[in-house]
Amino acid sequence: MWLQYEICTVEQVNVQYQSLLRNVVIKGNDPIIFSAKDELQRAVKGMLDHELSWTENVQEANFVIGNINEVADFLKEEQRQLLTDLTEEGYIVQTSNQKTYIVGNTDKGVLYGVHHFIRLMQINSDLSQLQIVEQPKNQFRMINQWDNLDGTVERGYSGQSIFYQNGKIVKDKKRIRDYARYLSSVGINAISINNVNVWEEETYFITNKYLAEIKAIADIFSAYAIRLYLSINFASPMAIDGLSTADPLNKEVKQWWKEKVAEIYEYIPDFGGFVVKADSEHRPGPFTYNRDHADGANMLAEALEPYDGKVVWRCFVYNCLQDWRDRATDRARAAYDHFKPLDGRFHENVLLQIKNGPMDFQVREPVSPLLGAMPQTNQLVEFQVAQEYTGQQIDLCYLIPQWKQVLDFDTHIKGTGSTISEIVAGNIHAYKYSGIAAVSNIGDDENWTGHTLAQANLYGYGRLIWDPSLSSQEIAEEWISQTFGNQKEVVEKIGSMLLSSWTIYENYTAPLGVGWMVTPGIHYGPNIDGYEYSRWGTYHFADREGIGVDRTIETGTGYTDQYEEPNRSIYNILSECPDELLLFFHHVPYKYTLKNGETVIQHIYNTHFKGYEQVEDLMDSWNSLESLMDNDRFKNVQDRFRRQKINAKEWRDQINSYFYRKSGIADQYNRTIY
Ligand code: GCW
Repeated sequence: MWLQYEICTVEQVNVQYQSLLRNVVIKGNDPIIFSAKDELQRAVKGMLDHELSWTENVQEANFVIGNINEVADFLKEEQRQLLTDLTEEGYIVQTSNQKTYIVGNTDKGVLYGVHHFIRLMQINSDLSQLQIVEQPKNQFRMINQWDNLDGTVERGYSGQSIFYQNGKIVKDKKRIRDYARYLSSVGINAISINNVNVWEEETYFITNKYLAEIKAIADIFSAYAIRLYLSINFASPMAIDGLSTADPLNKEVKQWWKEKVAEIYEYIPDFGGFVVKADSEHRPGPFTYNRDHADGANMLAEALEPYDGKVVWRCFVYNCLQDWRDRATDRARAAYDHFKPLDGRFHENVLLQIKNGPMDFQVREPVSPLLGAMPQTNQLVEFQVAQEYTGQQIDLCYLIPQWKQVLDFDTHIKGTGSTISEIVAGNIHAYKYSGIAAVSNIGDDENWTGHTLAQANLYGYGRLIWDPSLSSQEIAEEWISQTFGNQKEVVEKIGSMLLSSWTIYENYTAPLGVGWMVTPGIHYGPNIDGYEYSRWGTYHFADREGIGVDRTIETGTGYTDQYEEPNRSIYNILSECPDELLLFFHHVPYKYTLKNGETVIQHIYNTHFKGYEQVEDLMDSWNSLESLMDNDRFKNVQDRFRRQKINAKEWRDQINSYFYRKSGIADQYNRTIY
């Protein structure tokens, strides 16, 4: 991935780096410091082909690394002041008196600073006059693995798990360590290592049957400043110890969790806490006992509080046994309806994890109205790096632009500027803890992500949530340089491929925000009515007159009412609604004219013909890069594009034929519709 180093061939740059890194000192004895040291050593070996010479003596060194307590005496007053103003993960990378300093407020900051320095080396920056002052925008920067003990990964598109194999935790943990390196290099500081759907055997992860081995994994991550979390089964007291109930208000149940948590912390003193999917898609939860989600989360929170542990409680709670005939129930409403009334009831160490959209990681959705709507409840927004509904790492879909739109969305919850970015950074409401979590996209494939270019989404996720002000293009270019080297043509071509890919994917799949239309179960490839008469609450309501879901206040499900003004009106009033979300909010005739001047039906035809052609262009672009990279990576991506083209064609023709048959309206340009 992006930590494979290439020899720096630009003479001048190479000479500069060699001279900067003549005599390096790193202070401290923490495992995190050893990681930082190891990372720098590898990078220097890889890029400059020399072994770093370390010194013990700060005076003699020309490159000084350490936390503020270790090296304060050697800093200038203004540098100390810079650090005082930063959080514990903050750091400075600065040149002063002909020396380079990487100083963190803590060892974590040191590690991040070293990663930053390495990144600059990889993109061949001039490092002679550094004035870097950095800290992450978000406190929680989490990755969720959906890995199962049998070695499968739920919604995994990159092979099997790197954590588990055939019902056991893997013995050889080398790849786990590499994964920790990748994650920390982009600033991730928390990981949950098992699927939120906690099956029978995984329920026992919190028992002595597994805790010793889980501790070994936790140690690997904590040496990279990443805290380990476990997904738990809400019914654990029953499943593990035969209690007759898992009622969160029951005394014995509470006591059971307290003892359980104490046992976990004996093994793993820096254990992060629990991730919980409860009362969601048939997982057990407090509803069984007529309790609510605050009751459920708080019981766990009480047990974790003495250890500074957290409860990450997911809000993906909706009726998955809906009757398609029932037009009043709207899945999009569910998270807000369930959780908003509970604001103020959650303990301080509970964070609600809310998917970015109200449905489920579709190619286009509005932002979940629950985000920011609970001033007294810590929140995390949840993204999906795994491309479940966005091409499954067969089709190219660079998701950073999508996540940026989410982060930039202004909820207006406390006036203008109440963006999701500021909300989850804890700057709008006084959240004690908050941030961002995402479902990982890696597996044991040699290239980690199936599609080599899908690595950009994992990289970009980390970089974006560290610093949401970075542009999609900056992130893409950084990643390309680090991964494929600095050749201009490679950076430019792959850059423009990545940046156009989300729009392209959207062009040939479900139109105008309506979502779904995928093959049920696997969620890849078109099946327009696949979910239309199902119980999942995911409908498009196409008939011979028109298409879309009426979510307005007056005639629809009233979902638009969950937004603050002006968003409420913008979405609720047909003429105001942005084109790309039109069918999410309104049911309109096929001849309805969009803001872009096209009718809905003509727009469907146009985007679908275009999307397919754009995939052909992507292929051509890629093919033109053959001589500029190694064969393995070239072939991997080439093969993915071959499959993407087949997929895009199927989508194009099924969607166009479907809507032509429904509407009877011909394509203005007489292109082939079957
Ligand atoms: O969309 C659904 C996925 C499930 C997943 C669920 C969730 C882990 O299809 O595979 O289960 O979301 O987020 O809990």
